[in-house]
Amino acid sequence: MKRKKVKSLAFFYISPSLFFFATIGSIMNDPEINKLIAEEKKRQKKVINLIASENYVSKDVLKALGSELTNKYAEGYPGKRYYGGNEIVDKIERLAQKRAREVFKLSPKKWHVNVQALSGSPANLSVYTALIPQGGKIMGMSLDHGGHLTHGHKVSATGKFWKQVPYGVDRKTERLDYEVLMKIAKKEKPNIIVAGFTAYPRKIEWKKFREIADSCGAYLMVDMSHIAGLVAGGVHSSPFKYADVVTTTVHKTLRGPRSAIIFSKDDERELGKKIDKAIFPGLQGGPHINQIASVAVALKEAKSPEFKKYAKQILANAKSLSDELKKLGWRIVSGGTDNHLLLVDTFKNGVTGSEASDKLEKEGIIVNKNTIPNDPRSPMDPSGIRIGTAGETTRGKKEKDMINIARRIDNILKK
Ligand code: DSN
Repeated sequence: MKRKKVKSLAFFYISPSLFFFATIGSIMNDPEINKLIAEEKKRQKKVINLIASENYVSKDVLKALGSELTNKYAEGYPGKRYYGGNEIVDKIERLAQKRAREVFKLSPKKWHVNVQALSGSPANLSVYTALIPQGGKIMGMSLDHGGHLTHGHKVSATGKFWKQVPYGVDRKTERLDYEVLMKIAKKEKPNIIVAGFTAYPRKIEWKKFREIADSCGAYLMVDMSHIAGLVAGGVHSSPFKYADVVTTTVHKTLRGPRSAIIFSKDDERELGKKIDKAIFPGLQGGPHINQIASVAVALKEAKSPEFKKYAKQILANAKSLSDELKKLGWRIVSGGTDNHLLLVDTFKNGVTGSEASDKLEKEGIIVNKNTIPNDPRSPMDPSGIRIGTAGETTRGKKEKDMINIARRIDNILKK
């Protein structure tokens, strides 16, 4: 079928030029979807995107995602498939596993890697399925303090099949209090402790989490989805020295496709074998090979020296944004940020999280409403917003741009 070629779209004002709307090779023979994709591209291009869990992938990541690899069924694992014709697919999956270890400096003798989880939620579900008896206990941060649904929240399958032992941050400091966590762990004796957050702006002391897990004989699972790119870029400490299992999505600071990776310590407990079984045949069917190839591409990019600079810039940008908002009179939860995100207590200045998010969106700034620790309001209209800098850093923004963004946010919210 003849396809109309269109010119590559020009680059948005960025370095590295590799990223973001880099090219459109051809249009599809489906005018409706084609039009909607074009509209979404335009929307993405137009806005300032401060969603802490989003990013912009390279054209190579997109190419792998949109490749013929999507045609292949590959139930099983490399060398042990249920369908023929998988010799190339095996190489792709092995390469993704190898690169995953390289990015996080892991020995193949010590760490098992599964790259088949379709995203973060199934990755976490598979770990519990593999390691925790039904009815067992998951100690995870409550959602309203910055945890995640899959850390045992009651509306998630993880809170239906297992019981959550929740923990939060200290009321005054709005930071983790490891002594309190230790007390909870000793009292409740959870089967697994989850260290990992979607809205915690501070560094995490992995060693302390290890000690807490050891105090009650629990597994330590780190869900580093939000900060994986910061760990890969060497600007956040690595959890691998202390964790039994590390899960991560690939699409946040790590700047890859929607997907997830599960790392597990390779020792006599055979965690990897159990987790592999939980993924397939336990919870999923055939892996998405196009997605796995795309993960491999992103991981190669994350090994580059440019990525280290990128990770450093994400932090500098978050700090700049946070400092300027503070100067302008906004309360930042915990007083600031050590990572890629900050939480603003907008309600302190009389604006609810929903109002703030709506007002900003009307002016082309995209954030998400978010609960703040001990929020007196409901999650549908909480007291704050979450702001992240990974996406705009990919688009080449620097500290001074963040100061301007903070001033725009201030103007819009004070209107
Ligand atoms: N929903 C994601 C976030 O925004 O943090 C986590 O899965």
